Amino acid sequence: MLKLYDLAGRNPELRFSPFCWRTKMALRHKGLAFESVPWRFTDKAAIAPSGQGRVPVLVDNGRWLHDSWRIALYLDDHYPDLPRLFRSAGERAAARFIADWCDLALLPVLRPLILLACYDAVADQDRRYFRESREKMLGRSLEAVCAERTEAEQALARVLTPMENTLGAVAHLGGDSPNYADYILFGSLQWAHVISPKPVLDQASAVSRWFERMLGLFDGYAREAPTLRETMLVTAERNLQAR
Ligand SMILES: N[C@@H](CCC(=O)N[C@@H](CS)C(=O)NCC(=O)O)C(=O)O
Repeated sequence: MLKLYDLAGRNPELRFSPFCWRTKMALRHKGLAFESVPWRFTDKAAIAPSGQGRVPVLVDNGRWLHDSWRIALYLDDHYPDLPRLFRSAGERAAARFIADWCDLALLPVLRPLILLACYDAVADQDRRYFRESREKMLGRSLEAVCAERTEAEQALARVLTPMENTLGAVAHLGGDSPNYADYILFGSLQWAHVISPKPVLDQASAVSRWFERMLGLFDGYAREAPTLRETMLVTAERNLQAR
């Protein structure tokens, strides 16, 4: 069976990597069974055979693969008879654009809304690494990055405008049914859905309606994923009961 190293929080069931979500949806789309292995930021040794230190990492029959985009290409190349993630070279080119748009435009405007919550969610052994590596990358403290919430919400709405217009007109980025472009966008937003204390999407928007449809795919696979909100509620209830 395929094995996927998937970023997990303190709660091993909390899976919040936007890139791992892209790969998990791709595997479900292809109908490939996989074992999902919880992985923490500092657990570099576990994925060392992939030759780098980031997840998703997929192990297929002894072959170590990394990078969500390369994994998607591999899955279509090596399992061509299973439902395609890209049905044409044109779909692949459009999905490549969506990947860059998500990484360069969308993830940066989601970050100020959820980075501190991510810090709360990461495993104890990852906390110091998470703070130091993110603060080095962003050149500011986590608190400074997340200081301007209203501005961040406005920036998100601005960045999402082309997607709002598109998903107001078509059911999926893949047309009538999802393709890998949908999973790229979904993974990016699922990061915020799993982590954010409150919804980041305007519930009346076309993007939100599309997101709900994506949560329902594959028998509600992504909807069943635990969120930080639920985890915190369960902990709060347990604390109340223990009083
Ligand atoms: N371009 C890569 C990005 C993967 C990536 O950045 N993954 C993050 C988790 S969301 C990671 O493993 N980070 C490890 C670290 O920061 O040390 C992909 O598409 O897979």
